[in-house]
Amino acid sequence: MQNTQLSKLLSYALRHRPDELGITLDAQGWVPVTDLLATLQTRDASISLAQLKEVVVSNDKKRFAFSEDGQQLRASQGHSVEVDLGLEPIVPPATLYHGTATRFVASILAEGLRPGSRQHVHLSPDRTTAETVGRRHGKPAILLVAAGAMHEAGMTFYQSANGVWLVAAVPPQYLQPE
Ligand code: HQG
Repeated sequence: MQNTQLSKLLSYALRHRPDELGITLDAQGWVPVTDLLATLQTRDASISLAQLKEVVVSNDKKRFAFSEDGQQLRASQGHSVEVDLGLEPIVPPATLYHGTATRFVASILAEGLRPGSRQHVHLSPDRTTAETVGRRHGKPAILLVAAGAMHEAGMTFYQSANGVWLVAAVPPQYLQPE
């Protein structure tokens, strides 16, 4: 299996459908590496611990992280299954960015940003990252998010281990098209 394919399989297993692969995440989203590897090897016997480590370490967005003792692995964000990543609330910068597709903009400006199937709305620290995120959905559009004002209004922000900003939702009054 190619590294990219293994990365996609890991996203699926660690964020969305661990049950389908027959693995169980703990409340914080961790799975023992030995269990995960055994499960992956039933799908493709060529997957090794070395390849798993390489995919985690070389991943373009650092999507996965080993526990401190190296015995467990989890996805750093993007879950649709309920997990408690144990992230500490953190004060956001005045402005964050959300990349989406142009066809979603009217609806987002009317309703605000909703987390959809994920646990949080995902925001980017800079417009370049937001543009890349938006491009996944179509012609990209960038929205400016008044994160500082949201924080002052009592909304809680988190930052994942790989630098993605997370918030429950963004009401429309805090959004502005670029
Ligand atoms: C849109 C990737 C209409 C929202 C990225 C987005 C990110 C609305 C889509 C992570 C809406 C959901 C997440 C509303 C939100 N009306 N559309 N009211 N509210 N939307 O994929 O933020 O590669 O679930 O704008 O880098 O695109 O997976 O969220 O377009 O960090 O590691 O609904 O996924 O990371 O799409 O991406 P997604 P996202 P990974």
